[in-house]
Amino acid sequence: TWRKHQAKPFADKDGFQRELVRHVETTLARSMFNCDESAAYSACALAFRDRLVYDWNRTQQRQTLADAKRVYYLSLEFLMGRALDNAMLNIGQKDIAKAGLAELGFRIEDVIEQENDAALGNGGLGRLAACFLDSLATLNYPAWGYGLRYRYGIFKQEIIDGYQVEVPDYWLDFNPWEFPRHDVTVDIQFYGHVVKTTDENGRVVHRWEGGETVKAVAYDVPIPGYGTSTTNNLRLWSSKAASGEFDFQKFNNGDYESSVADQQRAETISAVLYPNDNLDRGKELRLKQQYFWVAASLYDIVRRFKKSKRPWKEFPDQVAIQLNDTHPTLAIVELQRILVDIEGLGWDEAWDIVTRTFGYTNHTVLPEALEKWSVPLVQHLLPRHLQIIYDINLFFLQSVERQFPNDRDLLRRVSIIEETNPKMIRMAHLAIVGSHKVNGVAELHSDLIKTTIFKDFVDIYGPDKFTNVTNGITPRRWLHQANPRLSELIASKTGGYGFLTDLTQLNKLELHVNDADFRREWAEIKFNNKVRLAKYIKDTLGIAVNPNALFDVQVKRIHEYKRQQMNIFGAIHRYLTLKEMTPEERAKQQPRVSIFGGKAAPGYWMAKQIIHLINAVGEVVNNDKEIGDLLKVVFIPDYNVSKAEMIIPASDISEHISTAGTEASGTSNMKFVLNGGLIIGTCDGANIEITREIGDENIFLFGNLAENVEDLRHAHTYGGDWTLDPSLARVFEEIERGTFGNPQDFAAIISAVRDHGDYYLVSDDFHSYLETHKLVDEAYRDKEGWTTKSILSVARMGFFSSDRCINEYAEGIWNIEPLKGEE
Ligand code: 26Y
Repeated sequence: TWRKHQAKPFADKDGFQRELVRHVETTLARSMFNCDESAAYSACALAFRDRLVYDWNRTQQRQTLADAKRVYYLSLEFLMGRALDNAMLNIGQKDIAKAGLAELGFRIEDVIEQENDAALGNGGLGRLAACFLDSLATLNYPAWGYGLRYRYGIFKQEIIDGYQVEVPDYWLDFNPWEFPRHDVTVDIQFYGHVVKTTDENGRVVHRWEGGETVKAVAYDVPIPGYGTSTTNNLRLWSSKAASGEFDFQKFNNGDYESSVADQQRAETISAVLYPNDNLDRGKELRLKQQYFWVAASLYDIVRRFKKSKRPWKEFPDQVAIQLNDTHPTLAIVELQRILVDIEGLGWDEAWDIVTRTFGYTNHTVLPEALEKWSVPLVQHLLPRHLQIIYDINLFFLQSVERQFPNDRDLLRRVSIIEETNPKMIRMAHLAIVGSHKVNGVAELHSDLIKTTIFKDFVDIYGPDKFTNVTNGITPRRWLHQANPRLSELIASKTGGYGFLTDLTQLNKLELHVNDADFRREWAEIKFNNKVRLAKYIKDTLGIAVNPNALFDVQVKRIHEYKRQQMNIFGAIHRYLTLKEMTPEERAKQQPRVSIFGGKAAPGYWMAKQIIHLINAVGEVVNNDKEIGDLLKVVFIPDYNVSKAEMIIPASDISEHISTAGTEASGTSNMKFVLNGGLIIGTCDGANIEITREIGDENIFLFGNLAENVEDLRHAHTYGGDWTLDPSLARVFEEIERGTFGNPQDFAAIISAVRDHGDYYLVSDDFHSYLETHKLVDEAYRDKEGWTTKSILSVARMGFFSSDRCINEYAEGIWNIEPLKGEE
């Protein structure tokens, strides 16, 4: 009988309004007379949440009953962005909400903007995890995400006097999308010591005793699929003092302060996301975060498996665990510990289960991003785990020694322990040894890891353990949600919205490439998106940019390898060139807006200098009357997922210009092209596959190739025929003349290139970069030609859906099948 009371989709606009008003008046205890935008958001979110919860419960029930194999995606970062718009679109009832809100006097866009971004990530790796969750649900795969519920997400960036200032991101004061599960908790142990004894059968057993305990509390977030009732779960762990409110013993002894301090120390574990991207700092608290999250997640997974009463050897038939980079690598050690120390399995039997369970995704070849933990630190924090790591290493090295006798140097190179002082644990080596598959995230990257950093492991395990899964993006958020008018136009030409779940259907657009009305609408949508961005820039920064200018965008974390410095040097070069021209010559030039955005890790001094240079150049160029609309340089503060949804659809060309071989894949490159923007880029990461798909006539590639990087670097360091590019020398002179403020402020950026080996090869690529930008200007002047490139590129982007990517993981690595409910 209870079924008749279950929530149904809104029948119509009135049905939606009824629920909205009910939430305003009861859940929020407010009157509709003082319902502002913030209350409207809250009530709207709650109304949609009710729909999700129903599907969510049914999905979990279905998956439990079917007892199907699940994948668990372990990621320290989930860069989700906002949830409401996504929920409305995935449920398919945004139109109803829009009409209902309008009648109550609200614009749906304004309501949507009330929501804080869930910014639990740094950049590409975290956003990839979010796209994967969307695809897993849309494709009906039984899947859970596991992460940390940070009280503070990635900091908010303010720009003051041209410099980045970090402001804490306290995002949780109202978050209707999470459900605290105070009954789902796990006690997590740290420190202490190991006691070695024998059991009644004379077997050696290890007991981890003493130390301190912290409680993990589960918070669940529903993840709706698009056009399906499947709603998966993202479980985020929050830390809490194990003794509850505070330690009563201490409290009663009058030691109130220290009981509160204990509580705060426990809560510190999940307090803040580490803001480093591609830079390992080896901080103890970060290691605590990793173990806390991994141990809670594994306890949860094992508890679920044990309910099925299956024998342990079937664990890998029920459970696949994917490691998003090496951050959760301790999960390998923790599962081995659970099986051997707690469940009493033999080492080999346990190890076989472990290695069949895990897969490891590598996201970088940069040496400074490869995690290492010092042996003394792990010894102190996780004494039993260190023993297990040493045993794993011992058995691994013994097998290598049998396979390749008398190769001491090989053993040194592949060892999980690096014999430095202090000794360090190489987490990537541990992840490879403990997994059955290792994958890179784009073809070039997967080839590079096989021939460079993991070459020895390919010799040991054979090539089949190493594979490629080229990244993808969800077309729901990155096309349908971010660019609704383009999505609608595409639907009108391809026979509906089928392309949103089968992105290869975009190829039907090729048939319409010569349809004049279609082309006009296509160009008009881009123009309107640019007008919207121009308005945002004017309203927030006071800079007037002309939407007819070419919008040239580089938005991503600031990092020397991504070469924002080369981009701003290019803008300075453009400025100097314009200044030298006669007014007549100038009038013939293509106007440009150079748009930047991105955060620098707070401790990354050089990245912060680069932000300052960009702003200093903007200050001069934007106020130069002689230049006017011909060039503007804009730095948009606090780049995040929501800003990306506005900026990406407004781009004419975007810059993906990393030193060849350094950007594992890149994913924003895919988002820009999917929204009809062209790319200027190097032969790096997924740019190469994008080129293969869309055709090299539709992309502006330049620069040296990965295979030449080593030799070029060598020439810088050991002399040879290297000279500073003359155009770049001229740019440096101008900076040093003081044109953009105190040259001292920019001295380090210049000397990195001129005096310290130019590790990222800015000078080597600068000439071809400038030449290619000339080609961009020329191509843009041919409006019709540009529109053709834009349409054909979008038509050929089907491959880059995260749905394709997730299907590859499901088949090649996880061995899981979709499980659909009756819709
Ligand atoms: C060790 C720790 C401090 C650390 C934290 C975050 C190390 C790395 C990262 C983040 C890495 C990251 O975002 N990598 C990016 O992953 C994307 C998704 O695969 C790629 O597209 C992108 O090229 C790569 O830089």
